[in-house]
Amino acid sequence: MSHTPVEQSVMDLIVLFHKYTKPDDKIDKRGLLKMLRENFPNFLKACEKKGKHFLAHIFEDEDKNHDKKIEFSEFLSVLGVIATDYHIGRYL
Ligand SMILES: [Ca+2]
Repeated sequence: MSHTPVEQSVMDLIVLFHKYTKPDDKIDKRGLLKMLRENFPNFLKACEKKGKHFLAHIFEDEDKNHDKKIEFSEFLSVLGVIATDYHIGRYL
């Protein structure tokens, strides 16, 4: 059975995550900012429009276990934040 478009989108996110991970399967701060700038320029614009320095705080805010790295569940949380800001900017 082939994947639905949404399933494919999630699989694409998994591939994207692993493009930026280190050998420990986590992303450091530099990698996270690079990944966001390279892959989410329009979403970032929507986040920055709200006047907060989004990129300055996103890593520290979403590194929930404070190990200075972003693991997959934290990555999903980062996406949740930028998707929420984008959604608000677009629909509300
Ligand atoms: Ca972490």
